[in-house]
Amino acid sequence: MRKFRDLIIPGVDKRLLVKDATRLLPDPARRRFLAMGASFGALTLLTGCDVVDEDSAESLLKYVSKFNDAVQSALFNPDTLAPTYPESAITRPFPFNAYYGLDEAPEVEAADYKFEVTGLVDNKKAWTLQELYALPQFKQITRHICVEGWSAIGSWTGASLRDFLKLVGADTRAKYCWFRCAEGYTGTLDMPTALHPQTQMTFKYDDKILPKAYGFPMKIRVPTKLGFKNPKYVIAMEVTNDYKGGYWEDQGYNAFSGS
Ligand SMILES: Nc1nc2c(c(=O)[nH]1)N[C@H]1C(S)=C(S)[C@@H](COP(=O)(O)O)O[C@H]1N2
Ligand SMILES: [Mo]
Repeated sequence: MRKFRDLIIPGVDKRLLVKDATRLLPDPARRRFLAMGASFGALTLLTGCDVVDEDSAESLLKYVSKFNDAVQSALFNPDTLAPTYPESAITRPFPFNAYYGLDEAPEVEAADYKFEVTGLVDNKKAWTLQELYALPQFKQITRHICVEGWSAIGSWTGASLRDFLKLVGADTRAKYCWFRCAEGYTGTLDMPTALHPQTQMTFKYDDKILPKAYGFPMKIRVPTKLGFKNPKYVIAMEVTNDYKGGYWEDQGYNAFSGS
């Protein structure tokens, strides 16, 4: 299994990282940042923190993370929409990514699949795939941005997580939705993000049933967040006021990681 240090890829171009950080900013901040030259110097000015070791990929990431804390959470508007794209913009083939190789991706059996819903919800029922597929669905072509230094545009179809939370009688004043995946990956979404109109319980990629690589049978697609905030092979959701972290969150990635 690759470790955190390997995944950050010390070879990743700093400029790419700054570019990605820029893309993640909501517009007024992005414009300001671009006007300042979109450099590490500008990051310093915006965040008020120093780059201790410019060459360390890890410190760069922490830096972007502080940038998120200082600027993004203050500016994040739950109604801001991530940009959408035409079919012609879709990246083909769309990359696979996980903390392991594709040959180790979990094989989820459709017939046995149950989506467990627990925590601060009225209806703690487990959902079969058939029941989930019966939910109203919408299609969205959006950009997926990974902190490892790549981004790609994909087409995802599924149900609104917001509508689903209402359907199961979730306490939407709770702080988090915590997700658990078939192979053990976990992740946390803050409630405003879970309720964002573009946050999707995704069942299809490019109009076809989600293939194993992209998270069969269900992923949570969050176009306003970084890639690691998009759990695949999701088998359970807990609505909770306790911050339970997640696979990457626990290894130092910013819990907010939004745009
Ligand atoms: N279950 C699970 N979900 C996951 C991951 C993972 O390792 N396991 N990796 C995350 C990361 S870091 C990225 S960039 C995306 C990659 O999704 P893709 O394979 O559809 O490109 O999945 C996210 N969700
Ligand atoms: Mo990622």
